[in-house]
Amino acid sequence: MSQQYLQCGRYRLPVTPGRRPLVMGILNVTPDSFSDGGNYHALEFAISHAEQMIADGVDIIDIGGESTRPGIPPVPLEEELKRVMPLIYALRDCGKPLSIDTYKPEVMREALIADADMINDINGFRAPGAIDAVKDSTAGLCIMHMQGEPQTMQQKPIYDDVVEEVAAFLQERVDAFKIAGVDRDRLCIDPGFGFGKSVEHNYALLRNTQKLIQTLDLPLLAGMSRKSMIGAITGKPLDRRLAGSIGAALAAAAQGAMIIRVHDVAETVDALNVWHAGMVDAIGI
Ligand code: 7PJ
Repeated sequence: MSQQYLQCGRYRLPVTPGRRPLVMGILNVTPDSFSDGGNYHALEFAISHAEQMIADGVDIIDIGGESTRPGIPPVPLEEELKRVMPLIYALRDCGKPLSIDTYKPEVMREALIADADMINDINGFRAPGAIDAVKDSTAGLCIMHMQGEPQTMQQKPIYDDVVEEVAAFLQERVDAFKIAGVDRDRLCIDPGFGFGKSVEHNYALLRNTQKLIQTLDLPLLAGMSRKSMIGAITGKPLDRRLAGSIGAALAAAAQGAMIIRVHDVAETVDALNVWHAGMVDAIGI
């Protein structure tokens, strides 16, 4: 991987091989869980969560206004904007790059007007107008692979060779950005753990992290925190998957993943710091 920096809006993030991976903290704004059904408490809660992540050493804050868990219905555009935009404005000057987890071109445009630094698209910028929405900015762009649609993707994921097919998909999207004239130093790739993949598919991809990085020659983001692939090995429910998630993060880091997307920032930062201190000479980095 030749790239030294990920151009990310107001920031240039170091993604040099051998460095400790960056930690992306997940910040969800979903008012459904608040008794007043309104956005005020959700906003307050999200801001204090962000402050805690910053204290815990987060490198990128990933703001999401729509749950893309399997089977959950999509959020209308206006509702997503109402959830996400106030948070972008509230956190704009927090000192950390803000990533927006969305596949809607309209949300991308609004977020970029508000100075968002990165667009993280689980749909790989395949929606009509998605590439146009981001191409003239300087934002970082995370291109993720997904098979099918969030509502139905886990029903029957099928691949002949999951690693080949994910790599080919990502290469096609990288080429689409090249054709659009987008600088390569803005791009990172993501195999999309859990997005239209069985447990076996997910582990085949995790075991081939290094191969994906070499094939695409771009920084790789890995998001496995608390996902069902962790539950499948540990047998633990969602709220007890921290240790398993850290195991997955280290497996990806050891193969050169440069951004790890997690719920538990403090614990992941500690784990990666200790892992890195112990490995830096051992694996010749
Ligand atoms: C991912 C994501 C991921 C990227 C979600 C969850 C589901 N974005 N957004 N990669 N997952 N880039 O966090 O469980 O794996 S939402």
